Formats: sequence, C-alpha cells, structure tokens
Amino acid sequence: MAINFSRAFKFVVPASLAALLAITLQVFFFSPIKDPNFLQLPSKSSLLPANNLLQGVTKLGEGFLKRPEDVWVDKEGVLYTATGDGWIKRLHKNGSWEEWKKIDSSSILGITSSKDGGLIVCDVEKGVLKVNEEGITFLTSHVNGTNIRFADDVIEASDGSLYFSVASTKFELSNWYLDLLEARPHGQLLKYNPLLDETSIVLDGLGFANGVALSKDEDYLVVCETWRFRCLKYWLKGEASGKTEIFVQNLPGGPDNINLADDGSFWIALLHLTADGLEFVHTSKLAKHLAATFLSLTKLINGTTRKATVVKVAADGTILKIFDDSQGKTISSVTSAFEFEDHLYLGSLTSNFVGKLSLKDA
Ligand SMILES: *[C@@H]1O[C@H](CO)[C@@H](O)[C@H](O)[C@H]1NC(C)=O
Ligand SMILES: *[C@@H]1O[C@H](CO)[C@@H](O)[C@H](O)[C@H]1NC(C)=O
Ligand SMILES: *[C@@H]1O[C@H](CO)[C@@H](O)[C@H](O)[C@H]1NC(C)=O
Ligand SMILES: [Ca+2]
Ligand SMILES: [Ca+2]
Repeated sequence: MAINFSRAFKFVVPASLAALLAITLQVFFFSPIKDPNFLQLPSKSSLLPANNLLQGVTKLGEGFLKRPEDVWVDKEGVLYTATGDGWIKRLHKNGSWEEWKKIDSSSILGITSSKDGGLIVCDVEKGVLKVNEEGITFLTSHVNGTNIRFADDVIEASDGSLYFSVASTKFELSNWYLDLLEARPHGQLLKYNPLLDETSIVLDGLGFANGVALSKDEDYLVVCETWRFRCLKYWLKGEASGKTEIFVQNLPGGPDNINLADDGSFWIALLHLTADGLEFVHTSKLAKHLAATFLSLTKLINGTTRKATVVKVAADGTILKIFDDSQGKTISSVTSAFEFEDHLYLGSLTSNFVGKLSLKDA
C-alpha cells in the first residue's frame, strides 16, 4: 500500500509548525527571565580532586532540623541554626536541642550573634530582625523606599552596624535558580545603622549576593557573589575605605555563606550549581528560556543536591583547604561552615541535620 506522503505532510508540517510556534511564543514571551546573559562557569582547572572528607561528618540533631541553611556558635558555645521552616533551634553545651523561637515567615536564612546578646536573622520576606529571650524585633524592612526581600546573610560590626546581603531584588528564594539563569546582577549589599535607624545601599549590581563576613580587624568585609563564583572585598577602613576589589575568584563552585576562621582566613561553602553534563544551558539563550519556563527542566539542571564542598581561603585569597563529599553521600548542598573549638559546623539546604567535622586531623 502506498502511503500518501504529500497528504501526510500537508497535515503534519503545519501542525508541527504551529506547535513549534506556540512553544517559541511561550518560551520567549512568557519566560520569567528577560534577556539572559551567558554565564562563565568555573574553569575545569579550578576543580580540585575529590577527597570526600565531608563524608566523615557527625550528624547533629538529625531529623529534628529541616534544611538548616546557616549555623552560628556564640562565645558560650551554644550552636544556633535557622531552618527552612522558620525555626531558630539551638544546641546547648549539655547536648540538648531546644526549639527556641519560631519566625512567622516562609523562610529564614543567614544568622549572626549580636554583641548585646541575641541573634540577628535574615527573613526572606521581611528584612532583618533580632531575636532574643524577650522575643522578636524587626530592625529593618525598607531601603530607598522599597521593601527588603530575600535578605540572605548578615554580620554585625563592633559599632553595632549590620551589613547584609540581598541575594536578588528580582527573584524570590523559591525560584532563586531563575536569577542564575537570567545571570543579570540583581544583588545588593546593604548597611543598617542602628543609631540613625537607617538602611543604605553599599553595593549594587551583585551576581546573587550571599555570604557576608568581616575580617578579623574589621578593616574590610567580604561579600560573595554566588553565580560569579567569586567574593568581593569591600574596604571599611584606611586609604582604600569605600573601595571594592576581588577577594577570590574562579572558585570551584558558587559561594554561599562565608565565616571568619580562627586564624583570620575564611570558610566558604560552595554550591554545585549545575548538574554535570548540562553546563551548556548557561551559554544558550534558548536553553535558558526553556529551563526557566518549565519547572521540571529547572529542577533537572539544578545541581545543588549532588555535591558538597567547603573551602578555606586565606586573607590574601589563596585556597588553603578543600573538603568535599563528591557525590553527596553523607551531606550535600552545604551552605555554611562555621569554625568553633577545632570543629567545623555545617549547614545545608537539603539535610535534616547540622554536620560536625573535626579539624584536628584534617
Ligand atoms: C541543658 O542546658 C539547658 C540550658 O542551660 C537547660 O535548659 C536544659 O534543661 C539542659 N538539659 C539537660 C538534659 O540537662
Ligand atoms: C532609589 O530610588 C530611586 C527612586 O525610586 C531610584 O531612582 C534610584 O535609582 C534608587 N537608588 C538606588 C541606589 O537603587
Ligand atoms: C534546587 O535544589 C535545592 C536543593 O534541593 C532546592 O532547595 C531548590 O529549591 C532547587 N531550586 C529549584 C529552582 O529547583
Ligand atoms: Ca551567617
Ligand atoms: Ca546564604
């Protein structure tokens, strides 16, 4: 039997053209990202061989914590963590966990302790707040006439000023991956002055502003730009005061939170941003629009669950140490590393515990 090709084509060709047109329209007109930029991924030479040392972590509070993004240990040795379901939970020195305070928010991220007691917390909906035994106080929720959304990490200077990052002024935590796909810098570094009760913009145009840390002498601060795979140094004192330079670049992952180490260097948690083999997405506008439009594709590209990496970076920007779990076997998606008494405490966006790693023999 002869197949009538011309007839089949008459039907199939217009139908597939129409489908293609519909998809193209959908992708370009309804894409949640606008005019995306190409992204420079870390060069292969920056990737160090895996050592899987993070597979040796002890799990603290397993099952009791949901997505503990950031951790902080205060001077008394009490460990605090802010969890994805809005809890501040703490681990006392006697080993017992306490559900300390619940924040009414879809999520909370970075934390730091305040010198007059209590904890400073980044709330992705409402800005920056302070939590102590008495309760919760909102410190800042506006800058330059707009609401502060997606506050990500915060540090307190000894004069009481708070420096904090806004990851993206365009996208929310739930679709942060779109910020990376669009690759246009919507991040900021803000400063809250408690004496004037005023918030100002210190740096604008950051590529997903994330971890913030102060140097040992508070002569500069470091702010990390996740999808630029680098952290910036912003001078607070001296001749260069107010100037910005690169602190470390070409990191083997997207930097998340950063903390000062005991010796004056810094611990930086790195996110594996893209699933292996799908790196091309970041250099194709069409692929970016497709990935941004269809959530299942976004999830496929999102590589954060597959690895964990922490680096120690010297004050001069040299990478001193690297710890990883190359397949995310024990811990994945590590977002923060905090040093206290010869141990590293690790927060993660995917785990249900805080990791504890001895630094004595590492
Ligand atoms: C542990 O210490 C905390 C804070 O001092 C206290 O509230 C708690 O009751 C203690 N738990 C145990 C089991 O000793
Ligand atoms: C502050 O707001 C004004 C008015 O909306 C705007 O023109 C200006 O660009 C903003 N400044 C910064 C640094 O975002
Ligand atoms: C990417 O994966 C992380 C970890 O599972 C998750 O928290 C985040 O929501 C995911 N993002 C997207 C856009 O899928
Ligand atoms: Ca922090
Ligand atoms: Ca963060």
